[in-house]
Amino acid sequence: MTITLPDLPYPQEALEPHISAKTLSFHHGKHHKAYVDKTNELVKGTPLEKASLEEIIREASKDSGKAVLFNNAAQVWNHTFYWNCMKPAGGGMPRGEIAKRIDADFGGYDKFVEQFKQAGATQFGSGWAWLVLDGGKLKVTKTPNADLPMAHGQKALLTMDVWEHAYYLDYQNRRPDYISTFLDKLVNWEFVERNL
Ligand code: MN3
Repeated sequence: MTITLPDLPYPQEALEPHISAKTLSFHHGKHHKAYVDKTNELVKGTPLEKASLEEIIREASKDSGKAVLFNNAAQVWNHTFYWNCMKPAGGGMPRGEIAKRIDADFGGYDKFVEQFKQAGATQFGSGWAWLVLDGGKLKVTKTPNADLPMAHGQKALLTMDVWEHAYYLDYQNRRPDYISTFLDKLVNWEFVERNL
């Protein structure tokens, strides 16, 4: 099936002042779109032409000859997931089931924040910080470039893009400020909980 670029789940200016409409316009309209277009171009006329995005990612992850396809398809998935991980007036301490799970598996929200900030700040170069479900337990991980939890038998619950294009227009080289703002003002905890 043809992979399509999903609309953002909110208007382009909805995350201001934390993430500008200009950043979202480039990040969604140019970067995310380019990954969609490249994925469609690469599967055209191949046995994966009719496959779902998840099937393309799984197949490409098993074949080192399909690294370019894996990178593009995984980036399509990662970005769609990332947009949904944020909302206007989000962030801060979660409530409900996800809060209980964070307390149980990290020893409190502050401990989770410490680990998530550390993962985002120490991912050298381009990549992603994640909250995942791994063997029934919550865990913080980081992945380089396009790599993602489903390629490692984990279920993604939350992600943060730490490629420079995610924050450079708004934060320049201050990645730690972007990470703090993401956690304090943007996380859509209802979406994270639905992924459990
Ligand atoms: Mn990105």
